[in-house]
Amino acid sequence: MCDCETLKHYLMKNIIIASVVALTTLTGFSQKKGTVEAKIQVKGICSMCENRIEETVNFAKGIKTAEWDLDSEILTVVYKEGKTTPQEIGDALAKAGHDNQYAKATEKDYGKISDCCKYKTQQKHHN
Ligand SMILES: [Cu+2]
Repeated sequence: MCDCETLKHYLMKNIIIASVVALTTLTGFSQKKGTVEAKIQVKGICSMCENRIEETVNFAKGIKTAEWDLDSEILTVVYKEGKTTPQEIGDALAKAGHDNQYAKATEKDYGKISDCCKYKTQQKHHN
């Protein structure tokens, strides 16, 4: 008696697993499609700046995620394609007082941020 039945089962099982893996991968791709990642240089010097920058961007339309790094002053933002642009994100940040590679804050908007966040005159600080 040969083991043909066992072999068949074994093959079937692997085909099913392969299909599930392929489907999951495809679904993953279709979810990622339509989102864009951008890196934007944004001026800031402390964790309060970080909160302000990330909150400003996270509440803007079309944003999926926004993370700003204090050391590099780079904002990594993932947004839905066609819903916003780096320019719009930059404009929102300038409005919140933060100069960035796409827009400059007006004196009035810059004046609204806390003293400890005055990045034009203060040093970077980690508290
Ligand atoms: Cu600050």
